[in-house]
Amino acid sequence: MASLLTGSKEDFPESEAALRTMVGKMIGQPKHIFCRGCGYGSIAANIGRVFIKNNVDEAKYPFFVGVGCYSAIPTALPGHSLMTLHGRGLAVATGAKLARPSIKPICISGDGDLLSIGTNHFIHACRRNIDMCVILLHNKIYGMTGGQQAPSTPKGAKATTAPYGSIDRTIDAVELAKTAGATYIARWTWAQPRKYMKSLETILFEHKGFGLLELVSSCPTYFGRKNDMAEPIDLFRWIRSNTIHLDKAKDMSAEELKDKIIVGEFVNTKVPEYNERYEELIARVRGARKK
Ligand SMILES: Cc1ncc(C[n+]2csc(CCOP(=O)(O)OP(=O)(O)O)c2C)c(N)n1
Ligand code: SF4
Repeated sequence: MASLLTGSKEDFPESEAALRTMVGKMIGQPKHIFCRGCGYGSIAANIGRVFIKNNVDEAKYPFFVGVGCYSAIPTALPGHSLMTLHGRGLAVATGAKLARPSIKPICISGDGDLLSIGTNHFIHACRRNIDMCVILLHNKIYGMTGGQQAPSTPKGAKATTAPYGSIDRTIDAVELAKTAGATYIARWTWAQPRKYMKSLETILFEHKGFGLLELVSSCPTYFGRKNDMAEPIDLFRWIRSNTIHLDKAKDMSAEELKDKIIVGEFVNTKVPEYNERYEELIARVRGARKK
């Protein structure tokens, strides 16, 4: 960001398009390629705001993504990013963190990406408690490939591959991460920017270990259109009206909570971090060899 803000002459873009992108990055309102009403543009802007507010050293917080519409989020942001394979963002981020412990990878993932093809990487990253931030974008469908059913598609909801409504049970990422041992877990919706920006700050600047921030987002183009909420505002209102805070949900029955989005900070604990344990192991083995 420093070079963008102080901008030497060499950094100054020649084309108008490049100049607009640069200005967009500087003021935290990125140019992006997402559909009208998609939650991802707003989420990208708010990640940018967290970076700017905290004067983040971008080299310390590189982005890793798998494949999905969400993979374009880092292209709208300043900083370093690496696009990996579908579901493999966490595996590559784990390798990067082990090779360079001073970084804190930010792994952005979709619900198709992390809860389907990448589930195994997700479980193992949680149990290792490796110091990274995972932003799971939960829009209840595979956006990029044409609206196929995802493991988060609610029972009864329609998708390209479930034209008469899904008959599958969903995967709850928060419960899965809890069971697998993640040490920070929060879920919010994209309608709650202050809450999720606060959780993002907690994971990035306070928490040492595996932090999951699940964000329920809108895909009006596929999930909305197939489920009678084609207008972005309808889907946005549906998300808002079905959101319940954890504190309130505690006193509600399973029947009352059916199809509700339970939000809040679910876990925030301290457990020794993976790189630290790895460093200890190296020191122990080296010490033993010297004897
Ligand atoms: C190995 C492999 N299998 C399948 C695909 C096709 N593919 C690309 S993106 C995607 C789904 C992405 O959905 P999600 O992670 O929910 O992200 P969204 O597009 O909704 O942001 C699939 C199945 C692929 N790129 N690579
Ligand atoms: S297809 Fe859906 S997830 Fe992809 S950019 Fe469009 S609205 Fe967003």
